[in-house]
Amino acid sequence: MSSVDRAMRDATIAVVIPARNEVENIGYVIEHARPYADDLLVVDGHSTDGTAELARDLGARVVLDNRIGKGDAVRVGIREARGDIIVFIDADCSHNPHDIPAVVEPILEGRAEHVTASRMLGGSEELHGDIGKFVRMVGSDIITLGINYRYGVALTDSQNGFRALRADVARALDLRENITTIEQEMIIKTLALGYRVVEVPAREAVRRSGVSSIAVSRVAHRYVYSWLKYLLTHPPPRGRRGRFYQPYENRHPWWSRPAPTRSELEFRQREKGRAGATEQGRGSEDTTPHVVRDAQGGQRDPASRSAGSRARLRVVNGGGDSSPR
Ligand SMILES: Nc1nc2c(ncn2[C@@H]2O[C@H](COP(=O)(O)OP(=O)(O)O)[C@@H](O)[C@H]2O)c(=O)[nH]1
Ligand SMILES: [Mg+2]
Repeated sequence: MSSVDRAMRDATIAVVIPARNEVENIGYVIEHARPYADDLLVVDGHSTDGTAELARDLGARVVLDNRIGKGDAVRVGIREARGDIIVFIDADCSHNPHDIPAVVEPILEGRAEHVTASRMLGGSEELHGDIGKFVRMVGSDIITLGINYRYGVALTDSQNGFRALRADVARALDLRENITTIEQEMIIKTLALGYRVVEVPAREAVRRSGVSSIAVSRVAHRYVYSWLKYLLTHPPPRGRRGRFYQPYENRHPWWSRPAPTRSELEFRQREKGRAGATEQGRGSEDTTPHVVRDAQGGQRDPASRSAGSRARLRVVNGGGDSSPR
């Protein structure tokens, strides 16, 4: 474990909430994100509905963006945040603030420098059901696919506004996008610098109140342009080409429960046979084996995870080194 990883265990967390006209929604996000934040920062997009005043009254720090879009608000957030880790979460209640611990955990444990919440893995109420949502989902998938093949990763969501970055890494990215295209820019530039991007599943709810300020038809060309521009101008680090690594850890796969092996099955059948014989000889004593034996004859609790599933919990290329590779 490097000294940076060790330091991350005591890292401070800044939660940054970009918000424009979210007075109906932001109170919930501030109240529920507060327990996880050492610094709670709202980047206000010159709201006219009292969002900034409410945020201030609820104890958040408020700074203004430069009126040019959410990408700019993210840049302002990165500049102003006071913490070792910066978490971005939308103000419209689409993201669950109680997912923040899961999103920062891979950074705290030194397994990633950038963690993005994935709606593809966690489910989304904003990506299915009508043509606009469908276009968003397919567009997002195509963009993610390009990123995966360029950098040898296997991400599922390159567009989510819910993410955490090590603050020093966020500041090294030299972000330029002024609108929501900044989400894909952040992922691409992180990977191009050789840092690790990990995903965690997180559910995206429909926004609590109001309507999205983003009209896909008006910005689609900017997504395509910035995607191609950064992919072409930011090659993967040396040695990374064509190598897939696991960016996502399934913490609760149902198949992580122990499954019977052939030797276990034979053991059970032998025990059953012996139990039948004993029962015939001695009556109805309970001989059901409560402990399962593994192939080597050792004992283990049937409910415990197997060594194999523990190994799967690790990031495949994890290692302890958090420096760019
Ligand atoms: N500061 C700031 N926040 C913005 C701006 N545009 C959008 N946001 C916020 O960014 C988040 C995502 O915006 P939203 O309209 O929900 O987009 P969608 O989730 O992609 O449909 C919300 O918290 C918005 O309030 C902006 O220009 N400035
Ligand atoms: Mg939204």
